[in-house]
Amino acid sequence: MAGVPLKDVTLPDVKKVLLLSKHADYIQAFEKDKDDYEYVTTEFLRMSGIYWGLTAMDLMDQLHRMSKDEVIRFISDCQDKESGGISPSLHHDPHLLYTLSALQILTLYDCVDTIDQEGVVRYITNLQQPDGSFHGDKWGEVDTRFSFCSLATLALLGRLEAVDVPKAVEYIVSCMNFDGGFGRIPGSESHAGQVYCCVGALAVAGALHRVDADRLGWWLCERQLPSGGLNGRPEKLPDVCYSWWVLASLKMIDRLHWISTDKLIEFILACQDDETGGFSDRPGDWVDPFHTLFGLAGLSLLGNKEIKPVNPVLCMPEDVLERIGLKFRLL
Ligand code: BD6
Ligand code: ZN
Repeated sequence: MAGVPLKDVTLPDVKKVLLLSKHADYIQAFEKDKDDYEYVTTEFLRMSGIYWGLTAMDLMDQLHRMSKDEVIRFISDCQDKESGGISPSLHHDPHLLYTLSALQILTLYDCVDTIDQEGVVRYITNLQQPDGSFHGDKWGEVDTRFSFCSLATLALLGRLEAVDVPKAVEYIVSCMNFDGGFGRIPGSESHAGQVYCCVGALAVAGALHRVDADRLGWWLCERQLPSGGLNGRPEKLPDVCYSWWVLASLKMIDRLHWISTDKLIEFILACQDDETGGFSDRPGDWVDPFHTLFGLAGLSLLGNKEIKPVNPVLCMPEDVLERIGLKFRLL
């Protein structure tokens, strides 16, 4: 039957190998070159950028090549004394997104005690709403991403009980759709990034049994295209970062074996730049630290032994979470 043409890409004929040392050089150079155009234009998400770079380096066992003291001081300078929240960069407003990134970095470095932890707990507690949802910051946007950021940050601090976890769970469940997926708010379309945040938040809360695993697993597997790559929702192009959002979600609900692994590995490897190092969203595009982290993390979930095992809930190396004794019950 002639259907609608699928949006997809074709892979180059030659299969690629994993270029680990090039990726480490790429991330190190990105951190060093602070006058670079891309570095300058991404100031509004700097804290997350640092998390992507450092986590990528740690997964490659190369964290020692980065400037620890500079990063720790930067995070401390980004904490807002009044609200307790953390901003993406100096002189920006605090937000839950960057508060989570900061706590992930501090945990990588075993340095959580260098900031005001009670301040962070207070910031998150004040953002929870009567219906269990969370505002992202003082401006009041609601999104299931912020539920994940709140619960994940508190889990890293060992302070989950500081918010109403059962209410947070009910709110997330209210964002579940007929296809088993989740959206930003109740009634909004399923999206793989949002699915990751909701499934991740339920994992942190110990409530993964609330997911319809077979229905959701099916929707997630439908994200795979003939090229092997995964998209974030129907009719969209494949993208390396969706390898992560989809694979991590499948892993948490114990349906990772439903995906065609070999073709996906081929797609991810095809997104490497053999000259500069780093991964792009799809073959031939510009590389960036974001897609580099999620490309590596995806390969780790797919069993690549050259990369450290990654935790599917927090996208951090498993050995780091083991060290602080943090474990999540998955399906
Ligand atoms: C997130 C991840 C973990 C936990 C909570 C989270 N909340 C939001 C996110 C996604 C966030 C992130 O990964 N933080 O570590 N994403 C971004 O910061 C990106 C940055 C970016 C901008 C432009 C180009 C490349 C990266 N971001 C703000 C995005 O919107 C990206 C854009 C993009 C990536 N590839 C194609 N476009 N999209 C994205 O992150 O989508 C996944 C997503 C969407 C909603 C919720 C969660 C994940
Ligand atoms: Zn992407």
